[in-house]
Amino acid sequence: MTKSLREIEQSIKLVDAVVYVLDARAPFSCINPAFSKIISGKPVVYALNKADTVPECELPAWIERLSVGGNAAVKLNSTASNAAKIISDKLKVLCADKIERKRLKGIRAVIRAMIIGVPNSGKSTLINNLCGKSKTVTGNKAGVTRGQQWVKVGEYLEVLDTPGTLYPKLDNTTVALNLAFIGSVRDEVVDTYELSLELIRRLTETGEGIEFRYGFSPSGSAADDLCEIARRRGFMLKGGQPDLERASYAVLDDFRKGRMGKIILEKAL
Ligand SMILES: Nc1nc2c(ncn2[C@@H]2O[C@H](COP(=O)(O)OP(=O)(O)OP(=O)(O)O)[C@@H](O)[C@H]2O)c(=O)[nH]1
Ligand SMILES: [Mg+2]
Repeated sequence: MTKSLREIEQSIKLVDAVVYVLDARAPFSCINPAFSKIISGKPVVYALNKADTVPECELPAWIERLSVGGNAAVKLNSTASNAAKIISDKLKVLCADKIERKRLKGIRAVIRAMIIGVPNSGKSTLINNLCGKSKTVTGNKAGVTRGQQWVKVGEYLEVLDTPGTLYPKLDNTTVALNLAFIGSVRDEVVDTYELSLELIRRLTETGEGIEFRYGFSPSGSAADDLCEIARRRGFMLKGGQPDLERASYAVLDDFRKGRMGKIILEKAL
């Protein structure tokens, strides 16, 4: 078990509920089987985060699918001011029993929630949004948060930021690729060129992204299309060859920053 997973196992006893941050572009791939046992018994609010990067019409089916067994699911853009209030509202609903128990004793309950999710899903951004200020460090790459950190959100809510946790064993290729596309896998451990070709192939299947961003229809050969992207973006090496490394980074970055339009990789159906 990884260190961060072990820490989550230890801290779960201290919390009333879990906020499970999923990247709305690949919600299923973001559900880490290693978490299931650890968090079982705690109410969960699933946050379909980065909802601004996917077609709006795809979200209700995911919300319905995840809102089962006493859990809640909401769509969220954690970069939009005050958007995360819906998370604290849902936590109050899921922890109504504790709030009522305390109220009967004349005390106002403090709700403690743990924020979990794969790297780069937006956990720290969500916490900053809840607080209305930057109390945690965020960044557009995997592995920004290094250790757990309690953050007070007003007097009656405390949340625990955790480092992103990946599957202990990632043997499903589709899931592994989805996680790499959305930036959950550290760039140091992926082959950027191959990954960008896989992304071009995937987008070619659905006819999304490439024409929208680069202005040409994919040819069916991802390698040729990457050369074309390099040429169109002016990424050329000294000898007049296309700079494929730079083009690969640009393709992944464009996808991750939503510059290819609103795209979902996994539908709830
Ligand atoms: N478009 C969009 N970007 C978001 C959203 N939430 C977070 N981001 C961006 O996603 C990137 C990662 O955010 P973090 O909050 O650092 O992610 P994290 O889950 O804490 O990452 P680790 O600490 O590495 O596990 C940052 O560049 C954020 O600005 C969102 O709802 N929409
Ligand atoms: Mg973080």
